[in-house]
Amino acid sequence: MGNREHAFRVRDILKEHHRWFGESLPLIASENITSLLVREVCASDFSHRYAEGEAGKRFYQGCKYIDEVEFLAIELAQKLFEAPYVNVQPTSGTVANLACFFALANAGDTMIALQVPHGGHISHAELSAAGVRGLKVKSFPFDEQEMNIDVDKAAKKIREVEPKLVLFGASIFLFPHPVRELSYVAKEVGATVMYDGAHVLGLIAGKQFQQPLKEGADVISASRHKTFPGPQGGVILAKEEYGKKLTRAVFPGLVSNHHLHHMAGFAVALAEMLEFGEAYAKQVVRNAKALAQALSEEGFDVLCEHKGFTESHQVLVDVAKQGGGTRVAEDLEKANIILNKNLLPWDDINKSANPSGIRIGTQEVTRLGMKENEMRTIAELIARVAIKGESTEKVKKDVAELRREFNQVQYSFDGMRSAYEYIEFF
Ligand code: DSN
Repeated sequence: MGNREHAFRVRDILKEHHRWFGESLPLIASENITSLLVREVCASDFSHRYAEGEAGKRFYQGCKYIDEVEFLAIELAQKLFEAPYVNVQPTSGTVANLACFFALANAGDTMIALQVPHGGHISHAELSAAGVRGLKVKSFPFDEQEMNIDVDKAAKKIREVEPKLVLFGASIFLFPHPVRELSYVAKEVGATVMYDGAHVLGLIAGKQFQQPLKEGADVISASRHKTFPGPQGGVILAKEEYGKKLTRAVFPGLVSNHHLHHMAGFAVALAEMLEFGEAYAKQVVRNAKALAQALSEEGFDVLCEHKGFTESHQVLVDVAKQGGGTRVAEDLEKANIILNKNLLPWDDINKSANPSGIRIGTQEVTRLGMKENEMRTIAELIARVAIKGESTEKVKKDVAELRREFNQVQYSFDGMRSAYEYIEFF
């Protein structure tokens, strides 16, 4: 194959990917689908440009329209999240976390956060961003039954450890964290309260999850592409007094040029969420509860039945009896049901090659217009593969059939265009 063929092959591979996802059930809890308007904006000339520095105070010429969009993004985010300070420049959730660690702590300081098997994100750990900043990480005591931070033990630990940072938020995130209950303990020892809202940002925006800044958090870091349906990237929301340090930590600290095309796409997604966010977030949570209930009725061990399974977009299932997370996730992929294996709190971290669980997210299928009835169908499809051992080819056909009616992005200004349309822009 010559260079020309390679170049066009990439485009063809993407077309195949679009076709595949158009026939699949996308259930990965950290992903979403953007509207066509967001995609159009992301393919613009902004992806070729530089705009170092704050909007209105750039180090490059040619930024007048970039400034206009960035000011708009900040204004829309301030309104949506009721946050005095907004930074739309982090290029990912992990970069947002690292910027917060730089702004709010020094090397050698201690942070309390959740361990990875309890749902903590990798960037909260010493082997990742927290360690890059030189933070010593102590773990929150965790209640495996309640799938949440143990409030009494955590209060005791905060008083003992006297950390510089207390970090809430997680990648396994079924229930709101006890921010209100523990923030005042953190303040007693002089700690700053940070909340990684990457997974639940869309639910926070739609007012269907806890509102961390109102409950005592000082700073929220997040990615903007999980329950929040924007293009990939990060964002920081904070109380005004942290703004100066956070701005410096992002630029010149960690980001030279931010990703201007994704920043513009984020501005579009913010406007969509101001318009449709509440209805979308409500349906996401309803769908997660309906899916969990239906999976439980199919015979799966769904976590936290005693608490109504979930209050977020996530459903966690212990599939040890079905052969473990790896086997189940791989079998489901053969039927075009796309989700990921996941460590459960009682798994040894060294078991990550075959953990006991699978994690399911309802945000993307909700964006595609699915409701409670479809959640029951999805549970049946999953059970046909993972419990009944039916042929994945047969299930795949039924998955494609279900998807035929759900191929447009709802809660957007897209109208009736197909979400998987391959757009030949500009
Ligand atoms: N690793 C991602 C997740 O799937 O939760 C978060 O970055």
